[in-house]
Amino acid sequence: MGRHRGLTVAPRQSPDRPASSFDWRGMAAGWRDWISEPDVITANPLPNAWRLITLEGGEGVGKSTVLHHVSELLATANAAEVVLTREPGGTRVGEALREILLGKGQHAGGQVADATELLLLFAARAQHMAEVIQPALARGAFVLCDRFTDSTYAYQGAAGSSALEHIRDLESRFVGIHPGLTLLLDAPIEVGRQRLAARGDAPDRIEEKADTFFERVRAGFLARAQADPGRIKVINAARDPAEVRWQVQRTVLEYLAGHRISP
Ligand code: Z5A
Repeated sequence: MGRHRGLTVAPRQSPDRPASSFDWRGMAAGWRDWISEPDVITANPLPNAWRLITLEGGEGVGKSTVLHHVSELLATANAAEVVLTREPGGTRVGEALREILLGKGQHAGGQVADATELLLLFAARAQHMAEVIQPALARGAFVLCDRFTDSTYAYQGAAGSSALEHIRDLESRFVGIHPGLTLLLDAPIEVGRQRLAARGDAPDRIEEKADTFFERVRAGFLARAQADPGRIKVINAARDPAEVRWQVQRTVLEYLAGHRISP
């Protein structure tokens, strides 16, 4: 065991579980020795914005695919306006910051320190809140966002070097809300990798990190889902598209029914 960011952590090795099983509760519990309880079991002091629905998960698990499916469901349910957006990005400033964060174009090969990465993500998010998310929610629209603050907890927090209290502080200062519903698409990391490779995408600055980083990302997401099961619903994204679609549909329709909306 060692110390990391003031937390007690064990050596970063994945628990000995078959990649194909989907015991996500057991898996999250198995990782607990290095994602300590205070990291994930926190009171939720921020209000939930029920019309804000986010898609989370590792790379290539199918978030964009599901985003469009949820959008269709909302249209069927006669939801007034649906805004599709993503992070980092969603605004002109945010998309420019995304290029830096992912090392695209003229930023290819550039260094981004961990603190810079965290602050740029929240700079992009603050702009996104002010320019897109808050105005949309205020006029009664649904906002479907491909990644949001849970990604920061998983990538920069659980897998990276950012202290969780810093992320929480930035979140409460510059975001101020939680999504009402988060669909966490979970799959073994090689599944997402294979899907992106099949699409022929070159890896970006973050995707170039080692597999152990992405195992920590996955565990970080699952630990957050275990800590907040009312908001974060785990979807087995390793299944075929029709089954994923069915799981998503069931989850979203249940959620909408809870808010008196039905197709
Ligand atoms: N990041 C961060 O570090 N901190 C933060 O706070 C935030 C982000 C907000 C950009 O994310 C990077 O930013 C990301 C985390 C970091 N880096 N990483 N890793 P992104 O969301 O833009 O990129 P991504 O997650 O790496 O990948 P993606 O291209 O967006 O993938 P996706 O949306 O999850 O998957 P998809 O495009 O819907 O599907 C991928 C392919 O699989 C596609 O060909 C589909 O047709 C196919 N697919 C989809 N579903 C299935 C099923 N069920 N079976 C078979 N094939 C499927």
